[in-house]
Amino acid sequence: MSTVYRIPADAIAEHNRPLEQAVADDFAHLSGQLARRGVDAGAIVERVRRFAVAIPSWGVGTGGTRFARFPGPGEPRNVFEKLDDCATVHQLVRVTPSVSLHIPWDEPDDPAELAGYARERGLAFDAMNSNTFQDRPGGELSYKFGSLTHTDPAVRRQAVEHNLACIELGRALGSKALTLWIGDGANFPGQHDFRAALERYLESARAIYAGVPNDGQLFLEHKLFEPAFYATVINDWGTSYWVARELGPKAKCLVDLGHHAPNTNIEMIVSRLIQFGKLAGFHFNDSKYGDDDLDAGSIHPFQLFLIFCELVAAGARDASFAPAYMLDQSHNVTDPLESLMASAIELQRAYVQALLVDRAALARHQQANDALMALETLKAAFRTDVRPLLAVARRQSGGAIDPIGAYRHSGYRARKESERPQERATGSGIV
Ligand SMILES: [Mn+2]
Repeated sequence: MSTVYRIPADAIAEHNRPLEQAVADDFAHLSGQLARRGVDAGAIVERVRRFAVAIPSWGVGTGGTRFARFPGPGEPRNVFEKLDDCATVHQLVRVTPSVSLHIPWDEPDDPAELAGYARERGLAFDAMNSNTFQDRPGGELSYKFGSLTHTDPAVRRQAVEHNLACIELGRALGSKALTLWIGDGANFPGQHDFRAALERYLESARAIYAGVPNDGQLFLEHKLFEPAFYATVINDWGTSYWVARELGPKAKCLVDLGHHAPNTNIEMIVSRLIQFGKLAGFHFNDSKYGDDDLDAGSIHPFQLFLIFCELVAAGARDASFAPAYMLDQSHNVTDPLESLMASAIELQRAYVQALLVDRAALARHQQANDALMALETLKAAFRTDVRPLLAVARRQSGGAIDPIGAYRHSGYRARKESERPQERATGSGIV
């Protein structure tokens, strides 16, 4: 790498300049509207500026489907280039200060070098993701028939050791959590003894849990189906919750929005996990049919808002409530950096809309069994166009008023295309 292009800070300021007046006017108008509702727009902006969501390292590359992958120009070829792209997203939106790595896809030769590279770009490391759903080249035992639940104890041991190594690597990088998602399951009725498979999972998870430091966390991610198409071992939040309880206080349940059957009431699952003290955090994406990994807020923005209503309510009850937020999307037809920016902003939008809910009025309507006015109270918040609040928050944090516009204007992608001649397919996928 000789010269690595970064968008100059003054290019963002220059792109902002012609937009400043319109944002100021829109913000003043919205502030007046909110003041009539007893809401201080400035205080909301402060809260937006503290909101953060992690980018998964694999999100900056094109994901592809089970059928094909159509790589885009200038895709990152290694973990350092992935960090460059993550830093660019954060530079523009100022919401994504951390990166979630996937091991072995992102395995560094020298963790200290990687940690330093991230630090220079103002990035921290969020939860580590271990991969035992595919085989490494080079003759290890195969995960074709499972990892942590495999019938062969030697395969289970190998998978446990990989997770323990991920925890160690995470410690070296400053990450405090390991996310456990496995592809284990059955493709045919009769293939698995359901009970025995879950027992093997628990035994393996206990061995991993024993390696979690006292200030660390283990996130358990459930998934309804895929890659196993008949049954998965940690198939739903109830099973995930049971395992987390069996393991202990450092284990919590992670909710990936795409990992449920269509029409599942996910906001209610979120509420339950909060109530039981076991919500770890989220993998945000959106879904129409299955684990589609579409961009957050692209299909069900009202559901996203309702989820954030639960999160805001929990935060109001307990100031220490701080679930981990990460985007987990597969970008197939868009520039991944643009999708990540748009999705990060969608999360901010849902968060702000949830902050605007008149909770005292909602509680009154609930108490009085006034279903119509309870919903109207939610809709009043959901239908507020909060874009001026988000733009002001971004601008105050040094980001772009129009991040995608500024990104396109910078020519970043074309610069990366010439900097990064593609030699081979990059590791990325759908988890
Ligand atoms: Mn996920």
